[in-house]
Amino acid sequence: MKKALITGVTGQDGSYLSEFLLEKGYDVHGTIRRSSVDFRERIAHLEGRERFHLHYADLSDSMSLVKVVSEVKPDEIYNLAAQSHVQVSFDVPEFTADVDATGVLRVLEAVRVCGLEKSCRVYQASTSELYGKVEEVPQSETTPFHPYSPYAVAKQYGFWITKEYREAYGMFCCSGILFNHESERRGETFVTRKITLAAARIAQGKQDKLYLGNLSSLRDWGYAKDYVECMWLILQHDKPEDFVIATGVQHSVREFCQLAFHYAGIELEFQGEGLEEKGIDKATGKVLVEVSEDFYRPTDVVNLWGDPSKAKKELGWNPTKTSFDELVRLMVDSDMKKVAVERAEEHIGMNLEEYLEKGVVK
Ligand code: NAP
Ligand code: G4F
Repeated sequence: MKKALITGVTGQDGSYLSEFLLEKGYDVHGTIRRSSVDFRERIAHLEGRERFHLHYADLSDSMSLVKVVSEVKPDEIYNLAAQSHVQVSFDVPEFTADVDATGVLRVLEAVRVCGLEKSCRVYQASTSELYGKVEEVPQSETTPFHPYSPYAVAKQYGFWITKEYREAYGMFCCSGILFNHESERRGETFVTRKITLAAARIAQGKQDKLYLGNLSSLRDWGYAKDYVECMWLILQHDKPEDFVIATGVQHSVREFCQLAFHYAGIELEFQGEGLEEKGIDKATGKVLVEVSEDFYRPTDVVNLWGDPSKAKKELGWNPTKTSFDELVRLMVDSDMKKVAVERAEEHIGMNLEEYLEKGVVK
């Protein structure tokens, strides 16, 4: 039985990867951080499973990493832990650098200190943000990097130190350069989830308006559940290499918003430009979406579009398993249910278990 160690197991990708590896028969070990509130919603359904284990460790604490690596002696490490929010990285640049840059070094050194450099394969969660102020469209493994946020600069160190350890010590360590991937488990402050949750709340009368930043920003959005398979495929490849993982299809924030509201039953029309642009409900004429400077970034990455040819050819991965439309629909459906349950709980004063028992919410 293979053993995998996942840092960032409580995150969107960590939860899907855990499910995927358990399904493959792995013994899965995940690292969690101590917190004053117990936020393990995404992995609650896995806790207590026989081959699923949790350990305390923090990427800013090398001792904790050495301890967990020496205890588990993993065959594969998936380093997913990070301060992953680009806008937040402008507010906490030093913390972001410590976790997203030096943290990667700490994981790689832990493997060496434990004498596992010849047996343990390491996946590093790299990002399309490295292309930043893009120098080429679409972006592939040969496109030059131009990081454009404290987050991206930190992740660029993570990318290069992973490559350095591969070349200097012959370690099987690789980066997946993943473009944006979303899901019903996406954090609520990333733009896609912010939109699907707001569309569901507005459609059900729980919110009046949605405020967004740059509506023209372009992203190559895929489904997180499809992307974790690629992380695994990268580590099963016969040689350690870096791969771009993307769908090859690009949409704007505005398009995402229009489609999400459509699936929530509202047809939006955008009028105006820049800070004056508004999303208007065609049926009622009500303004539902407005632009706010608060969500503009000091430097914004506006044209991400990946070329997944290498992953398709060498890993046999299908980049369009879940289409853009399907992705938006499944996120909206999930949030429509979530909001319906919240409303029902509020209105009838019952908790979810009582509801389900009484068959109020299907
Ligand atoms: P996420 O939902 O924000 O999860 C991040 C995880 O990292 C959480 O489990 C978090 O723990 C953990 N973490 C944060 N700081 C830590 C620290 N100091 N020590 C240990 N753990 C720490 O992110 P995600 O979307 O799953 O992304 C996974 C990885 O892929 C990240 O490295 C991200 O930068 C990268 N990436 C994501 C995308 C994307 O579109 N999703 C694209 C490219 C690359 P808590 O739950 O305790 O906060
Ligand atoms: O959803 P976002 O915050 O994701 P971003 O910045 O692309 O970062 C995500 O994807 C990266 C891969 O490229 C990961 F490495 C990273 O960890 C993270 O998962 O913003 C997407 C775009 C940006 O251009 C932003 O300016 O949407 C624009 N946007 C417009 N209004 C907004 C908003 N972003 C957020 N978060 N909130 C808004 O109101």
